[in-house]
Amino acid sequence: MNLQEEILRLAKQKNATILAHNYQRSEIQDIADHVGDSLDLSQKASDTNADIILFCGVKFMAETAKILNPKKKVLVPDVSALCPLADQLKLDELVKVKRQNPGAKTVLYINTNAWEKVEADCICTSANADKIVQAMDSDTVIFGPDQNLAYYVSKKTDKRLIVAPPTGLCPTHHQMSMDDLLEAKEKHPNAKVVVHPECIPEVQEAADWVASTNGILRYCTESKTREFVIGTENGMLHRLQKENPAKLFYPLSETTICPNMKMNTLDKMLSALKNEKPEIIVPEPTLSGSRNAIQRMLDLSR
Ligand code: CIZ
Repeated sequence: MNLQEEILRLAKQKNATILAHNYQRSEIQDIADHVGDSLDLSQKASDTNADIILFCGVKFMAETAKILNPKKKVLVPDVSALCPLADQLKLDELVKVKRQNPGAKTVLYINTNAWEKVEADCICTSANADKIVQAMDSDTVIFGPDQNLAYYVSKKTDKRLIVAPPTGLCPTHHQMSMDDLLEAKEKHPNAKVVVHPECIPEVQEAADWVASTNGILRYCTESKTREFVIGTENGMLHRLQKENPAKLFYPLSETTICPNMKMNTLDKMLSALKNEKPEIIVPEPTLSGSRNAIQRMLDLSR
């Protein structure tokens, strides 16, 4: 029996469901029960009947699953797979900005730690950030921590955004440059360029389409075009290619690889299922305190 078969056998025996983010290694995506973005996976985690959720992504995603479905055992292949963007927002800074802007609502990107989510009126993902910000009943919205997603949202809504921290960024997306984009366009002149809103504003402006990972999948699937240059973490190309075998996908840059997402491996998945650890624990009062803002996002996204 190979590793994938062994994982699937154990998952079945323990009534575990495997959730994998679009940025996971292809061999992990291929055996997951669900592959998706963090909005999708949050919805799946809140609805599952499984006893165990094996979450292959980064820690804030598994924490979100635990917060939404606290009776389930949530396991991760590698507990040190953290999101560098999530750690750029500091609780004391957020509290200070909130104090300085008492009339403003706070929308936080799902890429934040659970204890900061407690301070949010609503959470968003890149799939719904503009819709969620627009739904807030204040003219000013405190938004964090990604400055590039904030740029995208401010173009799509009539809200004034206060970005906290103003310098927040995803290192994997932020490094994609205009030079990369122009080079890719030169190599693939017939391709549409589709990028993620965590990319820098210049790259967003030069692209044919800007969307979350699920939005990228939808755009490429529905488009009559055959070739696409993709500006997001390169794990996404596996799903795009698998679901669109007649189309061609090229990375905007070969180096758009999130080292944290890639920390999860089949070996670690098997070990997590066998030993039932590492387990994600979110202590009270953070667990209950952060649930409302996440649940509100799910309700506004239906
Ligand atoms: O929301 C997510 O899952 C992330 C991190 C990216 C995307 O657009 O799916």
